[in-house]
Amino acid sequence: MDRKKFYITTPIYYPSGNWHIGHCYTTVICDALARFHKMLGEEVFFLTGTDEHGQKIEKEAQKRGVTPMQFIDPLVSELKDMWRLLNISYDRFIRTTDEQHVRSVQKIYQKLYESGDIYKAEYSGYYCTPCESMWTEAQLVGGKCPDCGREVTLQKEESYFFRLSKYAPRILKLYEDEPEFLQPKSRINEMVNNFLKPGLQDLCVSRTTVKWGVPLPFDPNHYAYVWIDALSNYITALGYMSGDDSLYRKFWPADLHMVGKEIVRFHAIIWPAILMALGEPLPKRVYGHGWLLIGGDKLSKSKQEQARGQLTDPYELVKRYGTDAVRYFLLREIPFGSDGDYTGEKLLNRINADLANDLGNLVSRTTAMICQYYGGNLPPRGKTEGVDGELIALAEGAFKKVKRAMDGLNAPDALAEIFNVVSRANKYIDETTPWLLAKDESKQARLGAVLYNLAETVRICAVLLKPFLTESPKRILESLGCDAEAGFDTLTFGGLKEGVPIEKLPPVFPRIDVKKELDEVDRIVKSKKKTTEQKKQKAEEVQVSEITIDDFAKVQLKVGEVVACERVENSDKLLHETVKIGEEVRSIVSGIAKYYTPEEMVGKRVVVVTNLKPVKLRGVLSEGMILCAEDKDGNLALVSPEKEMQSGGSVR
Ligand code: ME8
Repeated sequence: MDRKKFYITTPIYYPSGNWHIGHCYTTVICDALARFHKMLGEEVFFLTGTDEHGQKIEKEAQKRGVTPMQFIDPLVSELKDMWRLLNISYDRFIRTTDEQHVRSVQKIYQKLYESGDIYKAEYSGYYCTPCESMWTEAQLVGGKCPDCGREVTLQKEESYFFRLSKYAPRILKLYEDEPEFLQPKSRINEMVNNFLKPGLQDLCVSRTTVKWGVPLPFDPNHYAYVWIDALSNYITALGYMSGDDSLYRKFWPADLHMVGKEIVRFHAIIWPAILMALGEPLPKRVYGHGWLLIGGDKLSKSKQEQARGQLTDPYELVKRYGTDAVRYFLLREIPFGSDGDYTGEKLLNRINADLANDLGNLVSRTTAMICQYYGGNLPPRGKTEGVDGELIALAEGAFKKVKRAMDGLNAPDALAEIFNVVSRANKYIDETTPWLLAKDESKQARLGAVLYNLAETVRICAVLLKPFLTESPKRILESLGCDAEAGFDTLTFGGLKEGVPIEKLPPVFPRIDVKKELDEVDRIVKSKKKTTEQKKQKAEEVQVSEITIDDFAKVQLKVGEVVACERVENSDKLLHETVKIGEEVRSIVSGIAKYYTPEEMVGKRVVVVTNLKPVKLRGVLSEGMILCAEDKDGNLALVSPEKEMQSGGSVR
């Protein structure tokens, strides 16, 4: 029989750096859902990735004097490191600069153009660069972006438009016919009242001023609007419109697009309209989750959070408290669908109350008592009596409740069900007082039964916790002599065999001294803030300061001749040149593939920075930099000696 499929996606992240714990929220939730469905035996495809085109990236790279790819690559690596740190089990990491994605986006545009859903007209509107969003004058709030409140710029250009307005009635009908499509329910009202009722306008889907993007196949002076490029990832990642679309046929439509509430309108209006125009099925569900707030505002990339004395850096948090603790906080603390405050104190209190006290104590008390009274071998199950029935029923019934909560995507409720069993088991210890039973010869059978019931409850809780916490449940299962890979098919009470060796576990989550830890965090945050300010100041000084002739002399510039040139594999931006500089031959990678073909490059005299530290770009060694001039639109032209000049000559 065919296994049930489950296709789940996170949004693709802007590679902006300054990653904070708010960024981790969407992806940790998706990871718990993906793991849960895998444990249900379903065939899961979990997609995440990066959204790499657009004006924001183009500008940031320009500011730093590097190519967009040089700017993005390290940030993408950082993001992948962060997902590794949090044990995110994605099946594919898509980058919108992947060649296959770019080609499929071009085919999507071509199809929409041919069907008449994309047409050319004059665009005039307000653009918010940080949000990559376009607004009409009427939509602005106090002349600023209605989403983020920042400055917008008036832009006028000839553009291509998507007939979004045509799809408004079908989208309204979608919300009526399939209320499950967009959740929580309140988001439907937001979409209807804020966007659909006032009337949808056609959407401008091309730019000529932003060149860091996907060129349109029918008019290469125009580049795809980043949101169309980005949303398409959900299908291009499955090979849509590529040579191999088997994954698309297998997994589309998506079971769930999990997104933050600020990007619901892209996913619940624009995305279904594009899919309708393409004649493709719609995703089954879009969920717009709430935000992690700090001091009442959305936790964001700006340095604000550090000013507020909170540690928000996921690397630092995982280093201090561990992956499971950070995952647990994110999954448990914020009522699902709503916003929730983040403070270090809340995080520490959660760790102490639930993980160190409730779960940690239960595990260490249970394993310690089995070691102390039974030499580390599990006693037989024995007779069920007194309060046993209640504990067993709760442990056995937990899966059903957890599943119900997870069907509603509600990880906080699912965890609450599991911790309900944990608390009940702790209470059971107090009720049955095993230490008193141990003192009474005639109560040995009862002591064995009590400890068995406890060990079995711990085992069931550990299996149930596996989608949420990725390290401690495995350690707990191993200490009970169980397979760490145990799945939901092992949840019947009584699975543990008499006599299995039980290992005494040290506290799985050590208790943290909140006051001491908060003082330490305060110190770290202050010193980070100082370092950031110093760095910023230094960068500003470097930008404005004059340099002496000696400074300039440190840069060695020479005339070179390009003797061979080819494209860098899997990149449509990079060329790999072989450059002769006097007697020496160097390998150099430059981001100029959009402006020169390899054939045009061969024979060119260029100016090369020859004393740059060599680096590898896309695996190719680059031993220098070819100088280019750049205009305000980001167009590049090679800098060459104006008269015939031998290679190896110096430039001064
Ligand atoms: O929006 N609390 O990317 P992104 C909760 N590239 N979630 C938060 C958060 C917070 N304080 N801050 C960020 C984009 N997020 C687009 C998506 S999809 C086709 C293109 C979440 O890097 C945010 O809500 O700005 C989103 O789900 C994710 O981080 C990535 O945001």
